Amino acid sequence: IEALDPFDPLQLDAELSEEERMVRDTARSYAEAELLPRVTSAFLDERFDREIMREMGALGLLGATIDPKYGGAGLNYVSYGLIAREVERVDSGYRSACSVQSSLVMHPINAYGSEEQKQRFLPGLASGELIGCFGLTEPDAGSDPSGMRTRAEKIAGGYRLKGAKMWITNSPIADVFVVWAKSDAHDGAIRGFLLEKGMKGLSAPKIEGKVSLRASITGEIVMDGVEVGEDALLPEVSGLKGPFGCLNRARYGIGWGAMGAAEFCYEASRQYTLDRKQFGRPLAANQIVQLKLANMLTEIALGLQTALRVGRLIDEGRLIPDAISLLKRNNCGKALDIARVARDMHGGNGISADYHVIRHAVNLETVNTYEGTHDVHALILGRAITGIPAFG
Ligand code: TGC
Ligand code: FAD
Repeated sequence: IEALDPFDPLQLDAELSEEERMVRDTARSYAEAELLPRVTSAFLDERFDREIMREMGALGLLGATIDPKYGGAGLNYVSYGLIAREVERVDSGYRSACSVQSSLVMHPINAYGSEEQKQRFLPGLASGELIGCFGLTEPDAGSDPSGMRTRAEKIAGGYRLKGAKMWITNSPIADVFVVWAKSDAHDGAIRGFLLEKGMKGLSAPKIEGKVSLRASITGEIVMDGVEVGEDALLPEVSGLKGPFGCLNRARYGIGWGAMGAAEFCYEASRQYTLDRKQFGRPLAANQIVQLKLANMLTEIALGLQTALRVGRLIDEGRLIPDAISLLKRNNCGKALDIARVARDMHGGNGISADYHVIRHAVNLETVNTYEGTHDVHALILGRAITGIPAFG
């Protein structure tokens, strides 16, 4: 009988096309060669290297699904997911940068923007020359974005924005800000606006002291009467379905990415327990250790199959958005469990940054919270199952 491949037990590799495998291999080689060597110091020093965006852009990893005429790579959503998996195998913060740029900034411009907005912003965002951020969450509106306070007042020839966004990935270094606000001129409907660095009244202070996702930069967006022209409005969408349409794609990518982090933790634990001896034999010879490895392998294999299935449904135009909650919630929750167990299996070394597993564990705390918390996704599924919204 053929031996089971402990790194691909359900033969996921065989389900990918040649092009998808090529994208995966490109992302993996980049992540191993360029991201892994700098991540420990970036995490410990709480630093995001801006250059990473240009490197990813040069390889086509930003806005991978966007039409090449706007600088994208024209790839499918499975390829986008495979990129997220490889980048997050190194660090959730680096995948965050990639998700925000691709799904939360380039996607809304591509899907809801005017032709002029697409031509103006997408090529620079695809190459990483421009960095984007996405402002939905506010200090008093996180899980419930419908409670946002940010307002766009109508003024002659445009809008004046007032409000504050909180916990915004990349805002302190962003050139382009996709901001969601209630617009007086549209009966208070939530509308998307494109703001640019340097506008009067716009600032983005850094949030210091994060214990999770330290290799990613996070900040606020403060809009103190920022005046923009009519051309700053994203014309083609109105209401919460605008930001949710972006979140669908980012949450899908996170479903793959979290499994990448989990795979790293599983593979590191396997090797560590095979190499390290206690009581005269490898740790891996103990039943308890094997049980932990078997649980990890099982959840990763199932999680990756789910991610692939959701990706194929998106690519076929058949996905029901609520199914993304199943993927995001399960894969983030399982990855966090796996990273915590991996930390334990490494003993004292498990708390050292050199072994990476504790970094993954603390990062995955954020991943389990942003883009809809673990429990909010349970409630989205609960509403789909029962027809009863239990949020408020
Ligand atoms: P609800 O009544 O359900 O919907 C309002 C309108 O939106 C439509 N809609 C969707 N459209 C597309 N895709 C989806 N998944 C959609 N879900 C809902 C819906 O049809 C409706 O449209 P219309 O035309 O009828 O107006 O709205 P609700 O207020 O009841 O929603 C409740 C809930 C809990 C589901 C929602 O608020 C939610 O998902 N909350 C979580 C918030 C969240 O995920 N925030 C993320 C912020 S961004 C972020 O974290 C980035 S981190 C990035 C990184 O660093 O990687
Ligand atoms: P809350 O909504 O206050 O939730 C607190 C707790 O209450 C959670 O456990 C939650 O599950 C629970 N809860 C809430 N409502 C209910 C309910 N009805 N029933 C039961 N339990 C409930 N946002 C952006 O817009 N753009 C970004 O780029 C971005 N990047 C981020 C980066 C980082 C590092 C972090 C930490 C967050 C980021 N976020 C971003 C914000 C993120 O999306 C929010 O933190 C998240 O949606 C949760 O909102 P909250 O923090 O206000 O928590």
